[in-house]
Amino acid sequence: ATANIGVVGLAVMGSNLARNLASREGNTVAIFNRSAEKTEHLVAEHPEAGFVATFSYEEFAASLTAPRTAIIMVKAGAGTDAVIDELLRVFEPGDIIVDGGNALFTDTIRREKAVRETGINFVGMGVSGGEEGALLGPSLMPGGSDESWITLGPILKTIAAVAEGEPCVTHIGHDGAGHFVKMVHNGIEYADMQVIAEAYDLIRHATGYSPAQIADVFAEWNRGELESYLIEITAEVLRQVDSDTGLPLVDVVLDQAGAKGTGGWTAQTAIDLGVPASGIAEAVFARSLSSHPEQRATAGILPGPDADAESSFADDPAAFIEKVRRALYASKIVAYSQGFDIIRAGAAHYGWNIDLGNVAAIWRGGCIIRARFLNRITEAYADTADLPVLMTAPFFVDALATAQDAWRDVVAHAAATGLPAPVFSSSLAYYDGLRARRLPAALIQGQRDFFGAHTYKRVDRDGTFHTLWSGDRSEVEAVDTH
Ligand code: NBP
Repeated sequence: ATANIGVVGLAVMGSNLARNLASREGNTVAIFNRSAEKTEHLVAEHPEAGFVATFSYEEFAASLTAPRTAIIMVKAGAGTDAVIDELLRVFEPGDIIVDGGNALFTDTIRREKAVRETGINFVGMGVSGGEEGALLGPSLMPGGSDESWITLGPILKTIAAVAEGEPCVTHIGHDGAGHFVKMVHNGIEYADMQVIAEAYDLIRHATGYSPAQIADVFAEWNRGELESYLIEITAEVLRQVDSDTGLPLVDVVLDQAGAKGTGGWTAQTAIDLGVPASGIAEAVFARSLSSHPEQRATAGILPGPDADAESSFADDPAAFIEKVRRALYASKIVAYSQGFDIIRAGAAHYGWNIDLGNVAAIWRGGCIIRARFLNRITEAYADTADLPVLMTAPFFVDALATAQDAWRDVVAHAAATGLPAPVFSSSLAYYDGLRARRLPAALIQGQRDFFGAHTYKRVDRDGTFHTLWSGDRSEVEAVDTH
């Protein structure tokens, strides 16, 4: 046995993670893939890595020093279960199996429980940053036991991205906590991408700017409070010209957004936990709306303003662009705030001790949503660890105060000109929902009591009440069955 860490699954993510591990001082990396060609290819392409190539699970286990530590990077789902079963056959108590795939956190909870019974440790680990992150430094979100973190932590710290001198990895919490947090990361990513897309669409229609001109706008924004990887790559995408047609690439790409499911999981989980994550959910729905061409074929049928008709701010583009920048910032704050609320609620529900400030800190580098303003989130939780709504921290309250007039103008403009801006507008509705002194939820309670005798509470005295709607409409005190 010569290797201190192993990787199973050598598609793009596994290969890059294995190369990253091998490039760090002190690591010898054993590799295994179901089909031998990928293993042979990786060894041939990267002799500098000094990989220990193995071609059976037995050989893989024998090449690892104790406690054996293996990172699985295979297609999430049945593949993960198949590899775990094989590793359980050849590993021993005290060894560590890490699943770095995009597993659903409830699968991770199930797997951790089953594997733990064998005495082997199981760690579900979120890996963010795509191919490049895996190779050069991802943001890593390991869950699992404290015991496995002792072995795993030092290795992971060497391969993670570094932000302001700190490695972008922390022990998130037990069992499925790491995959849960990675899921929410992706949900926030959906919302962040969608608000950027809405900003682009609004600017293009309102000012008549070309994609290349809007690329300059995003590049400029990336020097301010919006500085982030997603803003940076947006400028690159908008600047790209299609070599076939000479048109902006963004104009020849089919406008149907794909999704691999993690955004949907986040929205579903938010609903299950009762967390109003409307921005994330709207971003998921915006992608699904886009990818239903048969429904979108109603374009000529449904009446409304022609969004392509005129560029209403062509005379003064700068003023409108600044409003959109503010609206984007405000909507982004809402998306992150909702995302952290999901993590807070998930931690409470599943009994994880998650340090929310640390989560923001490890997202500053390596991952897709890395952004300057994550530092502000860390600071907010450092001030008040149990902040009930992230955006009520003073920094965000000030930012929203500065942004909100522009935000309202932009949402009104979108509605008036017939441009869909689902996350801009739903985020504003969420914001105003939190601000409202009274909500029409009181009326909903009345309706529920009317048709289903679901009862209601009163503002002026304790107890549970029901109105005899089909009788004399007097009120009776209801027996609280809860
Ligand atoms: P894929 O998701 O395309 O999976 C391909 C790998 O899974 C191959 O090594 C394949 O082996 C292996 N595999 C399958 Br499929 N079924 C298997 C089974 N029953 N037993 C053993 N191996 C099996 O690879 P990827 O794009 O590199 O992603 C790996 C993981 O990382 C996924 O869970 C993904 O969600 C996650 N992830 C991806 C990204 C990204 O940006 N792509 C980012 C973060 C996380 P074979 O070669 O023998 O077919």
